[in-house]
Amino acid sequence: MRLIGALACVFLLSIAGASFGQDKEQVTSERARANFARPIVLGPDDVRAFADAPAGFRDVHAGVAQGQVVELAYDSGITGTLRRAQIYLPAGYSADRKYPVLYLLHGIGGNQDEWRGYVRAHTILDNLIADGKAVPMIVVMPNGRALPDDRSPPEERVFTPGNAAGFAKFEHDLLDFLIPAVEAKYSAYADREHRAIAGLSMGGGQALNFGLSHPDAFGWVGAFSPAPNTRPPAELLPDPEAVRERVALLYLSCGNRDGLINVSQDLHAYLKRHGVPHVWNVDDHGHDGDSWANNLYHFAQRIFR
Ligand code: FER
Repeated sequence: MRLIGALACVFLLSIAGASFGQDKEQVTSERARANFARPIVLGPDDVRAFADAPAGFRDVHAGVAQGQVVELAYDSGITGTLRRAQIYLPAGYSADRKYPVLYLLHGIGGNQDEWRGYVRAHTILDNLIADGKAVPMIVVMPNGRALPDDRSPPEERVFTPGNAAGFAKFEHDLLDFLIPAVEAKYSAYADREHRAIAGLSMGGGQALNFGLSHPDAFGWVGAFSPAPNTRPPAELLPDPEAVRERVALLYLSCGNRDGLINVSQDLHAYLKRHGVPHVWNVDDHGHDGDSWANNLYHFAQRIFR
């Protein structure tokens, strides 16, 4: 009996391990702290693709029309709860035309408010669209922690396996519940050419994991400082040729002061080895909002065109 109990226990633990399948590591606070402090070794490719955005790019400017940010609540069959996303509708949004949609994902401690909070994604988009540098688009900022309790956890629980597991579970919440809810409610194109996915840190890992494994759903993929939840490159792109053919833009960025840069360096090396075209922008920031704001500025100009 005891042996069966022990076997069952090993079996259950291995299922639990598999549920972090996209996270090859068990996330713990100690591990996360050590990850952030990894030694940074820069190679010759680890340089800027773009200069930082001009001063004021995420400030509100007089005379620039502002979009609206509204809340969408949708039923999720993954969590069994009503979940909330923030939806940016560009200035002049009208049901008489259709818009492409960018799904923009937050970090491990954040929620649906992170991008429009200190990063100010909505203002970056307002300014780019007003300047004709980005096409008018809907930006969906969901809660990427697909758990019945999806609130940002207190500091000491940010790196628990349970919190991290919610980010893996978001894959089917996104594909099967959020995207249909967005497309039912807003005037959005509903094809891969008009759907992009990007994210910061944990959300950057999600964008790579979900975007590259569902090329029928997303034509444009951006990862800003992707975290260790990123699947290993050979798992992300088992068929580099397919990605080369189908993904219109694969955008990867990281700050040269970010202790997680080796995640991106490994992916860049793999993409280069397999001849998969991509942007690799290594800026002078850390694991911070300045890097994410700048890379959203560059990414948003290069999608849907
Ligand atoms: C890790 C797993 C996830 C980690 C960081 C993250 C530092 C995510 C960070 C973020 O979203 O900011 O092991 O190590």
